[in-house]
Order: sequence, then C-alpha cells, then structure tokens
Amino acid sequence: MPDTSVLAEVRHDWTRAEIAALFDLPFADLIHRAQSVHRQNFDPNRVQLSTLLSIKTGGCPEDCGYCSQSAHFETGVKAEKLMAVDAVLADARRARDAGATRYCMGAAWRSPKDKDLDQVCDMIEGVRAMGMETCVTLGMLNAAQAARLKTAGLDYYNHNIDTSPEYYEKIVSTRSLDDRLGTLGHVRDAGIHVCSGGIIGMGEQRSDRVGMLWTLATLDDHPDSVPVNMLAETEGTPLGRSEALEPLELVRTVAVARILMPRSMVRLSAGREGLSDEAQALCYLAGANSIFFGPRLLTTNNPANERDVVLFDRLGIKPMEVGAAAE
Ligand code: SAM
Ligand code: DTB
Ligand code: SF4
Repeated sequence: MPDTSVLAEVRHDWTRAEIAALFDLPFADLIHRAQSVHRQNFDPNRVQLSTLLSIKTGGCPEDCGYCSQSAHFETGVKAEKLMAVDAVLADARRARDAGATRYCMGAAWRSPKDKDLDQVCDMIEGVRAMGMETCVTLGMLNAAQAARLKTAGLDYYNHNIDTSPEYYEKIVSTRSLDDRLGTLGHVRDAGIHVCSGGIIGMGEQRSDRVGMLWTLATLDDHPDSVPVNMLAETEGTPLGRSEALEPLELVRTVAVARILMPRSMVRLSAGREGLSDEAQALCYLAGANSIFFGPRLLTTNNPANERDVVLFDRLGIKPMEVGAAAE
C-alpha cells in the first residue's frame, strides 16, 4: 500500500524554470525523486492496462504532422467507416479476457457528428456492461456532447495537447492549442476523467518538452491520466523521418511528469515497441504506471501481450484492478 502519511503536495504553480531544472538533474537524483513521489501516491508494483481500438480509421480533415490518419498526407492508411457496435464489443471482450481493465476507442475525427455519437454511446454502454472502464478519443467536443458521453457512462476522455504552446503551430495548423484546452474544460465540467498528454520525438527541443509538461501541470486540475507518447514515425507524414529520441530522454520525461503531477496516472504510450525491456523497466522505475496493452495501437504496432506479461513477471509487476486508478 502507498504511504499516505507523507503525501507529496500537489502543486499547480510550477514554473518553466523549475521544470527545466528537474530535466537537468543528474539521472540518479531525478529517478530517486520520481520514484519517491511515486511510492507516496501509488503501489510501485502495479501498472494499469488499457487496450486501444481504432473504431474509425483514416480520412481525417486535420493536418497533425505526426499522424498517419490525416487526409492531408499520403500514408497508405485507408479511410474507413465507423465500425459496427457488435464488432467493437467482440474486440472489447477479447481485450477484457486478455487482462485489460480499460478499453479505449479512438476515431479519426476533428469532432464527432451527433449521429456518430449515438453509435459511440452504444459502444460505451456495451463495454461498461462487461465490467471495464471506458475511454474514447473523438476529437473536439462541445459541452452538450461531453454531457451526452457522461450520460452514456464514459469514464475517461483522451485529448492530448501534444506539445508546447510554441511548437504547436509547427505541428498542426487546422486547430489551436486553445481549441484543445476548450474541449478539456468541457470534459472536466461534464464530470468525465481527463486523459491528456503529448508526443515527444517530433523534432522539438527539450524546452518544448518542458513547455508541454508545464501546460499540463499548471491546469486547475491535473489530468487524471497523462499519456507520454514517443512519435510513431509514419512514412508520408511531415514528421516521417524525424530523428529518434534517445530512450533516456523518454525516461526523464516520464520522471518529470511523475514529479509534477504526483497523483496522475502516467501512461507509457506509443513507442514501446521499439524500446528495450531495460528502457521500459526504467520508465516504470521513473513512475510510469499505465500502458496500452495489446499488439496494436491505432494504425501502428505495440508489443505482443506475451512480451509484456513476461516483462511484468521479471519485474514483479501486477496489473492494477478496475477502479484503482480513479481514486
Ligand atoms: N482524432 C482525435 C484527436 O486527435 O484527438 C483522436 C485520435 S488521435 C490519433 C489521438 C492522439 O494520438 C493524438 O492526439 C496524438 O497525441 C496521438 N498520436 C497520433 N499519431 C501519433 C503518432 N504517430 N505517434 C505518437 N502519437 C500519436
Ligand atoms: C494516446 O495518447 N496515444 C494513443 C491514444 N492516446 C489514442 C494513440 C497512439 C497512436 C500511435 C500511432 C498509431 O497507432 O496510429
Ligand atoms: Fe485527425 Fe487525430 Fe490524427 Fe490529428 S491526430 S490527424 S485529429 S486522427
């Protein structure tokens, strides 16, 4: 059990200079601090397992420079229609039987149409009835759409800020960071747990990684869940040939996120497939306590279930139970 008598203070007034100084710490000092914060708030030997499905793939009108699903780029990803509810629920059942406790459904939309939302609400109700937590990521929402998702029983909404305010417009031109923050406000106001993080390895500077975490850590409420994605490079996108970030910088980013947002789940997200077991172990040591579990993300691959099961066994990590992350 975590030691709740010495709970780390949750601050919302971090400065960029303080965050940059955390990134600059000697590695051992940074990891020690992150692991100490982690133990004060969570069982360090439990990791939450979410499984992801792309319920509507490709043909997206947005121009996010990292994304294989944008209609602006030739990536070879075909535009498909929204999946049928039965097919989604069959996949969700398989995910639950494999050990996932949360099921995340992603759609390549700028924002959902009301007719599509009806179908997504049926999916949410069906997944919930299986005893899993639900998460969707559907693009921008207005207040009424967020309220509708809440009524359907949605637990989490994923909507990433992706990068720093300064780098944002170099990556996306069809929407602004303020648009993203607006949706996060509607999600929070509707009483849905917020999942928001970003992507590293997009050619940004460390100061942009600082700016991204600063934006999240100075929100009035920290996101309940913070995905840290390493760019999954896709041929045909403007970022298709970015220089890969060194894994220790990912570990540092996870550690800083853990220190800044001590009670949030930090999810080691896209990019695990190319990471060694040792680099992943360092991420868990740095305070990552959630992953996408299952061989597929949206359009790219993720480690096979067996690889994660074996690694968890070697590290003595156990899956977190349903509901344990939301307390
Ligand atoms: N269209 C919706 C949106 O953008 O909010 C939902 C789906 S979108 C694919 C969800 C998130 O996946 C993006 O915000 C981005 O952070 C992440 N993502 C997309 N492509 C990625 C890539 N190639 N590598 C890493 N993360 C990626
Ligand atoms: C998040 O932060 N990462 C996930 C999920 N939220 C939706 C998506 C990762 C996508 C990786 C690229 C792909 O598979 O297309
Ligand atoms: Fe569309 Fe989302 Fe991809 Fe951007 S990240 S192009 S909004 S699917």
